[in-house]
Amino acid sequence: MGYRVVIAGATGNVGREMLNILAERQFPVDEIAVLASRKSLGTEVTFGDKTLTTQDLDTFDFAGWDMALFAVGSDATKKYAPKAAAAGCVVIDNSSLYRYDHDVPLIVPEVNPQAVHGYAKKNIIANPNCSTAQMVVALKPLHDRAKIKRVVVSTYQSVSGSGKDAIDELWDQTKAVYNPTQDVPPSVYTKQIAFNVIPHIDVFLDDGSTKEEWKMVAETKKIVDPSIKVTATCVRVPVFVGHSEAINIEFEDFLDEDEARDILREAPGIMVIDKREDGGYVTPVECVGDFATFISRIRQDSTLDNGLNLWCVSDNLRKGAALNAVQIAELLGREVLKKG
Ligand code: 2RA
Repeated sequence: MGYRVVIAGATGNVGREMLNILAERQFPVDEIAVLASRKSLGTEVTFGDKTLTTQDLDTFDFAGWDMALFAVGSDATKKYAPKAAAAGCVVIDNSSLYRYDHDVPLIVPEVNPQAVHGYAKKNIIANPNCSTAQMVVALKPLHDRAKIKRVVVSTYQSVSGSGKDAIDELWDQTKAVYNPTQDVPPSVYTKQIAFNVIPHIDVFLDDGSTKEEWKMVAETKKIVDPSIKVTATCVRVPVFVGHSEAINIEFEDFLDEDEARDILREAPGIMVIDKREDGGYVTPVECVGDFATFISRIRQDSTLDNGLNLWCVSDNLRKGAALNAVQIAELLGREVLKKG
């Protein structure tokens, strides 16, 4: 016996990846419903070898369904997640709406699986921001060994984090550079993204940081340890899929780079590719479609008594969103609902 699963937002980048990953991981699905907004109603999506037709999120009855993976914006989540939760369907939400709610667990299964037992307060579980998810997978095993004091992270985030229109914009702007008669002005971003980088993701806050940077701070504290100090600079780069991060870590105690490498090699969800030679590291194009969080460039930070630098790359549509949500569904099934 398996689960009755709903995908809300099934026609977006993340919703489609959720369906792909549920099929790839052979999640025990008895029945699946795919929902979309009015404008995408009737669109067909693929689930394994099946073709499914989207139903109307606005009128769907969630009663009798075990869990709903939400991949819609915060506005739609605000309208429909409580409706699903009240009907007894556990919501696993990819938006930022509930991430900072004390009554909603924010979960990366490799890091804080025990938090799943807190789902019942609102019948909702939150999925972290993509740039947070891959980082905490790397931080947790090191934190367990040598308690992290401070993290300084610079991100290099792909355009797929902004959605399909941004992917099209990068493609069109890139072509336009080689065909000057074809001008493609910025529309998703404030400046050209082709052959450029933009130090601005989400909105600016009063202290000069952006909300994307604030998310990495707040979510790391909620998922790993509130005592960890985090400062982030989040940058958009002309890459289609795959977020990269340069992470500097200061520990309470000294941690040798070789021991850190061994710890990461044994840690869940991590693939270490780290050779001090040409090509001995991972780049975003190599992570696409993979489940792993890749770690390279592990090395001491000699400017600190207890410092370490590392390079972290992962498919932002997978571990950064859809995979983590499916892993939460697996955790919820295994630890709580116990069907299948
Ligand atoms: C981004 N993390 O990369 C944000 C939302 N997916 O745009």
